[in-house]
Amino acid sequence: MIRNPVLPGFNPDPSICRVGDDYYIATSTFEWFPGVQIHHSRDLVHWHLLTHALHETRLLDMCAVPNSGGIWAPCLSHNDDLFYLCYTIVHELNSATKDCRNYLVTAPSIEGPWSDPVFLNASGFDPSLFHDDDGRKYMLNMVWDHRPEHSPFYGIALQELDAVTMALLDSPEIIFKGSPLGLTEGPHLYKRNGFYYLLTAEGGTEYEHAATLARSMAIRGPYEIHPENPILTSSKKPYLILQKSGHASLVDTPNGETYMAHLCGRPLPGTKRCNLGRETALQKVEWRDDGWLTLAAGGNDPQETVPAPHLPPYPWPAEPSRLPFDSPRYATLRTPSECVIRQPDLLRLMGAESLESRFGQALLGRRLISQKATVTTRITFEPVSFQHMAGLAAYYNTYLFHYLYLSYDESLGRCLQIHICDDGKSHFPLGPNPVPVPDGPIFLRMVFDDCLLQFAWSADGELFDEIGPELDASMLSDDYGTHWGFTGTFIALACQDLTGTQQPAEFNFLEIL
Ligand code: 6LW
Repeated sequence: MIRNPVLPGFNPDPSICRVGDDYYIATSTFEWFPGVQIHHSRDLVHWHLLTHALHETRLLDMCAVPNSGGIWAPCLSHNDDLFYLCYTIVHELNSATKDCRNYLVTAPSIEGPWSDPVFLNASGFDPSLFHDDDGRKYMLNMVWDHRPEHSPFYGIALQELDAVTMALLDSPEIIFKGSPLGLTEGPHLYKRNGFYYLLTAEGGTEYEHAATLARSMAIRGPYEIHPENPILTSSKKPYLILQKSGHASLVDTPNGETYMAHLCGRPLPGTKRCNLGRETALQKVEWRDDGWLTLAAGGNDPQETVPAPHLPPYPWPAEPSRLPFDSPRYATLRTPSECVIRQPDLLRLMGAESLESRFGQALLGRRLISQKATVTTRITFEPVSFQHMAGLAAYYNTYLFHYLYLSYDESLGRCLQIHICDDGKSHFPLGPNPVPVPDGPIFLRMVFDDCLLQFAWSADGELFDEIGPELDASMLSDDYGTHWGFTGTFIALACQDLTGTQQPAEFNFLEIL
């Protein structure tokens, strides 16, 4: 069986692609660097993180992009021995207008080398590529309409692309205005038995999210909507484990089974907050005799367990609880920071800007993938100023985090403090009474227990003392606060030197149990 979500933790907007016996899923990474996660599987059951496509500043520079800007909704495809990846870099998302720059890169292998990005257009987000069977190529994207009294989701545009130069050959034509669900985005085009099938995301990426299918005999439409649309949704079904289901893409196995990868979210118990972010699940789907696609299970509810395809099992080695710091599971914020120096079992962070900075942070994070987790690290840090800070954070973005850090106080010496950023407002729950700690390396811990988060520390790694109150782990979610959020909770090691002298901190491991 396939157990959903197949990519737990922040892995939204999946674009699935098969090449021979290999299956790849590309997901959005927003302000986290490197850009575009690519997971790999041979059996659709077992997945591992293989690589990131946009792993150098030649390919991606996101310095100062807003929270949840950066890389949106990649589309990965393969044609004539070449991988094609298109994606949006969002420069502004909080205003009525949006700045969305769409690019395309190609590579002979999934591990690169990726070409220099080719700029496509900027009229909206969610670009996608379709390779027709006559050799022609087309780009699709949603067009954003900022005008008052208009739906901002103007429609899905199609433009032909020169197969050699990648230049756009014509002006955009709106081929689909969407179903009555509206908010039409995330287009992917497929061809089967003479029909063009346009799969889109609708209803918005939250609890009303859905996958809509439409088809036409002509690529430019008119598109007829599936008689039982939407083909997937969790909307108004609060009893389902997989909520927010939508934004889907399709893949066929060599023996003709079809699967649909889609976005989903798992709210914390008793809440409508998903602190693991938007995740990726897979559904088995079937083509009916009338040429329409439906879930193999019937209806349109996302299933938690799904029959696996008839492929030989291909498991990957289990991940250690202490992942080496050079693992691709770790990410930095916006740029591959020079202040983050990674060796397999030593992380050195040169103190940089604050956790609220969109410029140079010294922070290395990995996704929280389970609502219950015990996270421990060992830190060596000799602060000599209250502006020197280093420690362990549960980090959503510059507006939302919980941070346990070592710092310095003139009367207490080296001490531990807690900084909470709640929708951009700072609180220090220990107030003027940070906790003094002895010299030498110490251990920092945080325990996620559904909605609760508790920090602790230890001098010897054996006996841990809780520090500070129980904190709210649920606020580290897309669903909280006054700003758009599309990412998920990261477990982060970080170091700030607000004096500007780069006081360093070292970490020996980051363990997640
Ligand atoms: C994604 C788009 C969306 O590009 O959210 O709400 C964006 N809609 O489809 C980020 O995941």
